[in-house]
Amino acid sequence: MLKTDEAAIPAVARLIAAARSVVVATGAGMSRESGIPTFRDALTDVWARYDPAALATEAGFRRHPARVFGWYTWRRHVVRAAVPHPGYHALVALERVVPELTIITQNVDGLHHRAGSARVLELHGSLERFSCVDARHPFPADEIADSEEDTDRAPPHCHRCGAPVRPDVVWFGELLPAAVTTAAWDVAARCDAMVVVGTSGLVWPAAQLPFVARDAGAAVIEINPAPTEVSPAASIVCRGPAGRVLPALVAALTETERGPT
Ligand code: BV8
Repeated sequence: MLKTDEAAIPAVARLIAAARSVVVATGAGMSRESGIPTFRDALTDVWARYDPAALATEAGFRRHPARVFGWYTWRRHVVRAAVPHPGYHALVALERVVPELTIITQNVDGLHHRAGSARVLELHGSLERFSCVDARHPFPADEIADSEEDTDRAPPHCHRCGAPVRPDVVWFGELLPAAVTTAAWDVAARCDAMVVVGTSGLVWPAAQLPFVARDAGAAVIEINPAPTEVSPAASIVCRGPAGRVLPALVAALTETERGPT
């Protein structure tokens, strides 16, 4: 049953109403309506001017520590100014309707936490956390002042081993944190439904999750204005923006038998 517009919302609401365990897997598109550019937006995106391999890798950091550190602390400033849009609050409301709701996000902007979601698995880390590049000793984030400019900034050095401090995000070529990966793949393999919001499905291994859910028998729903690498795994597609579709989904849920508890 492949529906390609918001007319699919009642069918999604019925699926969610009947589900015990639901996963919502989000990507950069989830934050687009909060003013944070996605990675693949043409022109305006945060990476349009940069080569990701030069910035979002350990080699890039070791080669240009001030460039990379300045870019990440500027991005932290940008996301701190962002406000979670109604789609984020719809996911918080969804927690009151679904017995077990887990959010798995590729995003590092912390907006799910800021909106108040309780169970969030951050596959790729967070702009709000820092550690040293050699031993990953945690570094106090409050010792890192805000950056209002995207300019070079020499990183501080670890209080324990003296190594340069990096953002606690997963760079390309790095393994995802073991604990969060195990938890994410476990819940993807046993959920009744997975709603995939705002991801192009181009980055691995996160892109695998919708297929893990589908192969385990879950209903996969995609919320995205455009077709993606994930679309083939979806049995229902809502071609619309997260900030509009998610609140409409929660409204439709209150009209089904389960309404808010
Ligand atoms: C790994 C944190 C094992 C950092 C990120 C060569 C060497 C090494 C690895 C590889 C290699 N070749 C390939 C790989 C694997 C690599 C990979 O997948 N590369 C891609 C580019 C092909 N993956 C890795 O390296 C991963 N680790 O494989 O380890 C290993 C180890 C050693 C050697 C080999 C293997 C680690 C990947 C994690 C990278 N870190 N983020 C930072 O943020 O700076 S990735 C970053 O980009 C994000 O976290 C996110 O994951 C990704 C962006 O993807 P999306 O979120 O999907 O965003 P995108 O812009 O693409 O799409 C937005 C979507 O939103 C669009 O579909 C759009 O239509 C939609 N949209 C727009 N508006 C809205 C909307 N949707 C809803 N509402 C709207 N309003």
